[in-house]
Amino acid sequence: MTQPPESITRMLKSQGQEHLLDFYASLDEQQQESLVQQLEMINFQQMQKLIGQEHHEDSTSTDSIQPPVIYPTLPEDHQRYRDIGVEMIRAGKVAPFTVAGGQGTRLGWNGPKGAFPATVLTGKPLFRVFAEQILAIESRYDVSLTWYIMTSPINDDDTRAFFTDNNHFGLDPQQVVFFQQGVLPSIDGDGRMLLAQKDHVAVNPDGHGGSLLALAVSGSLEHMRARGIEQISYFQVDNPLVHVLDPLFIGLHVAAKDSSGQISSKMIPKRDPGEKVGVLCMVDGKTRVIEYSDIDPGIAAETDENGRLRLRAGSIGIHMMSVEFVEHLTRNPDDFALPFHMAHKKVPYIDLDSGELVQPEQPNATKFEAFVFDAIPLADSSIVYETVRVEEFAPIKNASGEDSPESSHQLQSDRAGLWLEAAGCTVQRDGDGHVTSRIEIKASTAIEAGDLRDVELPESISDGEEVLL
Ligand code: UD2
Repeated sequence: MTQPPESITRMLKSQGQEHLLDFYASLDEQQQESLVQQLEMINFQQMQKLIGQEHHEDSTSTDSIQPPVIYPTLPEDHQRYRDIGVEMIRAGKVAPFTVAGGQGTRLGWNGPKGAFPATVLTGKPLFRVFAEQILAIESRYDVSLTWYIMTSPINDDDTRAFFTDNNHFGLDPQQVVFFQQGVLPSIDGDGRMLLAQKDHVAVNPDGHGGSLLALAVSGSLEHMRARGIEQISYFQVDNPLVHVLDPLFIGLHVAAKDSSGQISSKMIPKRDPGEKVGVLCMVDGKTRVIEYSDIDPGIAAETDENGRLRLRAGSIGIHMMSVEFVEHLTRNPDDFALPFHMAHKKVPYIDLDSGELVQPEQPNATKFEAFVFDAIPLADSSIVYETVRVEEFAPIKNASGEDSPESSHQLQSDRAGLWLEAAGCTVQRDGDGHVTSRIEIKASTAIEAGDLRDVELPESISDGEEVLL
């Protein structure tokens, strides 16, 4: 039997993590090697700091939280900004970027979230929804785009296979660049790392904040530079209504007078104080997001003189960021980290006495995750742009209820209804204003409302009808 390398044993001992080798002697040679390799990858110094951090403080005194300045949906000079954005797209200077490394546990979907059937009638998976939008943008602006997708070790193989099995949805495989984010060990209540298998430490993806470093270390930033890409259009994998490239938002981000062009965010007015979206706000003169789990419910519920929520700018995980900004932040990869937030989760682990795998029924472990929006206060300045919920936000996060396939389908039909009405079609709605038919519009037909002006449309759509355009 081989012994674990001395350096590893010493390190584990000094960190109080030597139990990770408890089963070492019982492993075959390959398993031993794989465990040692994994241990060598762990940044124990960083983990020591994280374990010592009591809670991710939101030490910000809540009095100092102010609403941000918000650019309205149709800002002054909107046509000029839109033209600027269109020029950027035409010149191939903007790339769509999807963060898709999450675990998707809430949805109970076994596989990459991007493979989840999302659309109302044809059940197109999320990745196809984005791919078809990219194809439509390419043909409209006569440009070839590169799509960057961040996966994680838990779904990288499956994600790539899904693209291959689907012929990359009509894109050239060269146009789709996958790279993986990092992982961090999960720890138990005593700060001890857990074993997921006897030869495998339990790890979790390091949060979408890990995307900045991953863009750098994967070589994606260089890849972008080599293609003349200057700006990144960042969005989450779970939102089928996202505009993968939005000319107006791009134009504002690069040209609005108070934008640094480094990082900008889209917001929608929060539906209610408890809605699970971070809040874009100003603290000490800097724009930032306070995550929904970190904000004091009393503060979240405060209203202004018009009775609206004072802090209503809900962050929907859509940002523009410049390649230069990400390069600047990650110039010294060893020194760069966004703050880590802690979440208590159920993490299956090997019981050290019995050697059996335990499936906990209660949260038993802490995961550490970085959030991309913590880069916002690192910018010189950062702007916030208001979009319309039904136009752009129908995430699929839960199996039922809020942010579920059902609620997303309704919003997708509602948006299609809005676009159709703008083109002169009558669409039946119920008392709450929801469309009572099921409508799906392909990206090849329209990627924004105005596109339907040139399409042959029915005069009206009635209750219960199914319409695919
Ligand atoms: C996120 C935001 C919330 C709001 C909401 C809108 C955070 C922490 N909160 O909430 O403020 O904007 O979205 O929908 O972002 N992901 C990775 N790697 C990871 C973890 C997540 O790629 O390690 C991706 C994941 O695949 C998804 C996105 O990040 O595309 C959002 O992740 P989430 O579902 O954990 O965030 P959620 O819904 O709690």
